[in-house]
Amino acid sequence: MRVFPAIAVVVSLCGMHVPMASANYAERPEVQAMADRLAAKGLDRNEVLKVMSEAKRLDSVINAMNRPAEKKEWKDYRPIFMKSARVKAAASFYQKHQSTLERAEAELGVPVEVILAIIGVETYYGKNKGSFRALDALATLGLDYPKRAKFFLGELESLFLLGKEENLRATELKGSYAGAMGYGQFIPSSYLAYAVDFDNDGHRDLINNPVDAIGSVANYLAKHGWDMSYGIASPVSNAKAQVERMESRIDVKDTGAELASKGVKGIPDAWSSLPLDVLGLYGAKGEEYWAVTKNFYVITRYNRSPLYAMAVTQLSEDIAKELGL
Ligand SMILES: [Ca+2]
Repeated sequence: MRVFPAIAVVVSLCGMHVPMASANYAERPEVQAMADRLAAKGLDRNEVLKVMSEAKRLDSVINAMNRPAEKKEWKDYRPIFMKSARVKAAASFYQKHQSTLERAEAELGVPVEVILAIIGVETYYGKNKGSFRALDALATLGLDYPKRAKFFLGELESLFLLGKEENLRATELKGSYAGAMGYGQFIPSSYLAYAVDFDNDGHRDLINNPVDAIGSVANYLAKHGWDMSYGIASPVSNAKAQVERMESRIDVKDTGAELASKGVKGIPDAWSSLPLDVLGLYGAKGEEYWAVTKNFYVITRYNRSPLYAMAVTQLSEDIAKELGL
């Protein structure tokens, strides 16, 4: 018999243009269980539930998840990022933060131009850090996007832990539709695990502090195995047979010498004993093939798309040229 009053409430809420599902996030069993786990880690359970009762379901977040840019082919993806304006913006960010970038390269072993390329692709040097409340984005995906619910519920939990650890208010943090925050667009679990206090002021602030953001992007790549002693990608030919599927994820497994013995032409001599993979892309002039090193794979730890990793690679090369690095 409770069905009828509930419907009446829903109808009246609709009449006031209040989102229906939002009010209930705190009551969801997954959220109750999350609040228990967070309470065991020292957070105030009631405060967690109060914050969750303020979380809103955003259809725009679900719509954005269903049409990511990475579904494009390389010939259409590349022009989004490879523009001279972005290289100029990199140069101006470099002028402001040269000593920090050089310190990151020296201390963490990741090239200045690669750090610049990542921050450029992610947020145009802080210009587009995202305008979604991270709380709403992660609650929507964690609780109303079954395909990735487990992952994003984990990120929602990390958002609360981050709030406690860095003394931030979860309700105020802004980010992308996927809950990625700051200059380098770190999701909460990456923020917790890889952010560094690069200016030594006692806080890891990736949202308003470009120095911490630069150090943290470099640290993320360093911790995933960046190696300064070799490059990222080099064009090859006669490589089609080594590509399982065009524009698919890579997995460095054959050495340069092994690939050469299978007929691949153009692998740099210095890479003959390095583990490599061959990436095939649909470029503006047709199919193109690239030998890629573990550094390329490391960029895909930041974003799984090989198109993303190639955009970062090529932007880093243009930036290095522009800056004379
Ligand atoms: Ca700091």
